[in-house]
Amino acid sequence: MEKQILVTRSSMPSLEEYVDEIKGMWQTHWLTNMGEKHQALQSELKKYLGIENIDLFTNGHMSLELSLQAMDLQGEVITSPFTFASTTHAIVRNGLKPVFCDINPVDFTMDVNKIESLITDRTCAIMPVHVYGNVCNVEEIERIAHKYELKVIYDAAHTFGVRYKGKSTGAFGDVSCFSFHATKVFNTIEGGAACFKDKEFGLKLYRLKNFGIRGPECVDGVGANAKMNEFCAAMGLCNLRHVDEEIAKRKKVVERYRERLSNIDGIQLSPIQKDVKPNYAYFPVVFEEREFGATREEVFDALAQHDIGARKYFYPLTNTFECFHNQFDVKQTPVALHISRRVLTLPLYADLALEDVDRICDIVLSCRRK
Ligand code: T4K
Repeated sequence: MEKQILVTRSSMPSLEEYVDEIKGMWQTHWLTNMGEKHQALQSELKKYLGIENIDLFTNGHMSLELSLQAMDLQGEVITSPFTFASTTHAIVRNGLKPVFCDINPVDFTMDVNKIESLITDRTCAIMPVHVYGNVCNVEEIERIAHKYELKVIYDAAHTFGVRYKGKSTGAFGDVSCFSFHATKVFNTIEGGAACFKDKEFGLKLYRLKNFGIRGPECVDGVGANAKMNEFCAAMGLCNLRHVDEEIAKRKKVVERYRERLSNIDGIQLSPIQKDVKPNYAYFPVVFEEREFGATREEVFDALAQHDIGARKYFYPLTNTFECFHNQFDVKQTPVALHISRRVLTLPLYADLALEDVDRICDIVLSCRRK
């Protein structure tokens, strides 16, 4: 029996460190509702990210969905279909219409040259995705948003720890939302955060995550419940102490993958972006059958036969989901369609052994037709 390797594995502190972090709760009995751990994590994150305003949520999705809601938007939101369900669902669940912009074939983020042609008098916002941790063209998106007076909500789910020109991705757009899910570079088990510029907006967002409560005797908004609990915040406090070390370990894994899979005909890797300090969140590989000699499906199956769980992130595109009943024309996003049919994200986590990376690469390369 070969060792099973999954696409990722959650980072965890030592059991002792976590127990030490949560011990005090057996005295206070304070388990949720913006307790001590929640507040401590918020202030540690501000320092780590170098940003002024942040709020924590039960998960990344709720930070996106409620951020959109707090903006009181109506109409159309330009977004990418090459993403996890969450991005598109956050738009649709707010009664807004997603308008899908194609991606660029190099780093798979929104093709900024195609945004302006999608703007109509109903457009209210742009919701780009820093997919796989690749940073969008934030300068051009800002220019367009400013010109047409549009809001920008970044889905920054994949970019915790990434810096662009020295700034955390939390610093861009009107709001930028991280996911702290168990599968992410930094996790709070389940969790998420919204980083924002405008304090008034922050107050509205805060009320939306807490039932619209303004004070003990005043509820003046129809809010949800999306508060991060104390056990999750405590996990975050522990994981944050080790996140730089985790990223450094991931870097070694990614370097090995690059060593083995660069300059192979028919294999396209994610680019090393200029001015970006990466977090090595995902390792996507695009297989062009004609040059490589095998399809993505064949590589996926070969890995599966060895109990290696690569994933087809992000296939299918969100604009082809059954729940949208053919509302959207996938022909409008041909590059996204092309990539989504050919991409495979290979296993990546801090403690993935380099011998295992070699084994994965051997299997991938053995798929090439002789
Ligand atoms: N925007 C974007 C662009 C996103 O990618 C996501 C989430 C969001 C927004 C929303 O953020 P959250 O609301 O989730 O915070 C996973 C994650 O559940 C999801 O967070 C993530 N994106 C998405 C890309 O991947 P699945 O269904 O593929 O996860 P699953 O359960 O198959 O897990 C993948 C692998 O991770 C497993 O094979 C093993 C490992 N794993 C998983 C879990 C649950 C662990 O090691 N520990 C664990 O606890 O969705």
